[in-house]
Amino acid sequence: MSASAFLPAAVNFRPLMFKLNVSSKFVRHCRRHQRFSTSRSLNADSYEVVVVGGGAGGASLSNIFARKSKSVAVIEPNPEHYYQPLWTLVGAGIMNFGKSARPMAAVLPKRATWVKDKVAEFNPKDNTVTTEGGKQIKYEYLIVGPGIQLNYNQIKGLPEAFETPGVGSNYSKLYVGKTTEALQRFNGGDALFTFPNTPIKCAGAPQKIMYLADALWTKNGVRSKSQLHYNTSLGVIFGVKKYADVLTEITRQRNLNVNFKRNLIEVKPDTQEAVFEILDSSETPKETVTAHYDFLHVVPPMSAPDCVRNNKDIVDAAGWLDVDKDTLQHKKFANIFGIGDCTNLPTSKTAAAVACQIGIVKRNLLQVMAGDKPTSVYNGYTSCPIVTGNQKCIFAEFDYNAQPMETFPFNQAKERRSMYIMKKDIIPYVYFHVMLKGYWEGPGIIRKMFRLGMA
Ligand code: FAD
Ligand code: UQ1
Repeated sequence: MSASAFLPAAVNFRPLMFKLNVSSKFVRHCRRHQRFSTSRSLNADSYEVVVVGGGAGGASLSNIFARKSKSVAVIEPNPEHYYQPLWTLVGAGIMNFGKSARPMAAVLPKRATWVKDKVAEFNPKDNTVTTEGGKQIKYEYLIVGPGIQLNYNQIKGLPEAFETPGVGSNYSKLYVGKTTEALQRFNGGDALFTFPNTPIKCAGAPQKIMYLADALWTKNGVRSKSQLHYNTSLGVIFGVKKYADVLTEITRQRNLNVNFKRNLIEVKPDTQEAVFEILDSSETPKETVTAHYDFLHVVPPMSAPDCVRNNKDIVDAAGWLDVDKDTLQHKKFANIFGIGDCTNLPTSKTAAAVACQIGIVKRNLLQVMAGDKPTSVYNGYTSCPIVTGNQKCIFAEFDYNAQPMETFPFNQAKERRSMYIMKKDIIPYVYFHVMLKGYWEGPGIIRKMFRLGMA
């Protein structure tokens, strides 16, 4: 506790000064700093808008609010920003990792303060966040966008398995290169692809890599001596019937074996075995099944980042940031908005969803800053371009009700080369050059153009 914390403004300090033998200069210093009246906030930096995370949502919104507010700080620990949707193609060996990365400094606004630190704690009752480095940062308005946490360590034996050949994961910058390596060196046998028993980002990515592996191994001649298994915790191949029907047919035609309600709980690298819990088993503990692998692609269990889920004031019962599904405003703290993967928005977690959420947060936060109620409503738009093979893509787009919400005037459930180019070249361009600068709010405007004059 600092001395200034004991000095209320109206007190005559002179007698006290003599007793304590302190100088008038020291008292003036204490008075000047009285607004920081406790040691907790003694070092507080203060901004009108603070953005947590410089990812898809955080970088885009900080660029918008750097133009629209008095002062903005972005708290982001990483020196690089990643466009993760390209990691499916990186894992498959179609694209270089470097194409997905940009220096963080190049995507964050020049007119904002970049705090190169990690948020450790939210203190919404004080309007501050605490960083791992021990800084207190004060805000008038807070945008929370630290993404989703990958919990690889929850799978027994997995950290060790990543040290062995044949095991990869497109979800992490650390392991995506291992997928590429493992796909190249695979010489037939059992290939396993997993989907965990938690919400994840891009729910299509766990199966996209299977289709790309199938295409690669068909091309290099090892497909005929291999069996591909997709072991998913879910009970369906995809959450939207229109696309699920087509994907089911593709897996049948290409002899890709799909096992539902299988959750990876352990990897044994010594024997190259993966243990799956059978989720619909009626026994306690649940029955398990062990499968041999020569290639293993793991999608880890995920959760909101620890700094979010550890604060019971800001999360729902499942530990996700508790925001209003229409306005994206926090349900308890009106000066907090959430964006992207860390939230409990009941839609599929994607960068495409983030694109639409950006416009909603922008308009609603500006209204709140002006003293009004937020009125913009998010419809849950999300999209998952499912690469289904060599230069082929099903372009799934849907809303909160899992109803297709397609942009283009043709059936997007059909495999198309044009949609593959859209995923591989056009959308990354839009992401880096338009969305991150704060000028892209999703394809709603294109959809409307195509629908002009139609019912
Ligand atoms: P991110 O973009 O993940 O950003 C979070 C940021 O917060 C990061 O920069 C991180 O460093 C920072 N951060 C983390 N913790 C803290 C902390 N404590 N304090 C401060 N900062 C912190 N989406 C699609 O739309 N289409 C696709 O085809 C697609 N494919 C995908 C394929 C793969 C393999 C993966 C991994 C993802 C894919 N996605 C896809 C999902 C998409 O990348 C995410 O949904 C999107 O990036 C979410 O944006 P975000 O801003 O919530 O989080
Ligand atoms: C999109 O707008 C977007 O944001 C840039 C993505 O981010 C990665 C997407 O994946 C998709 C699919 C969209 C939707 C875009 C169009 C043109 C339909």
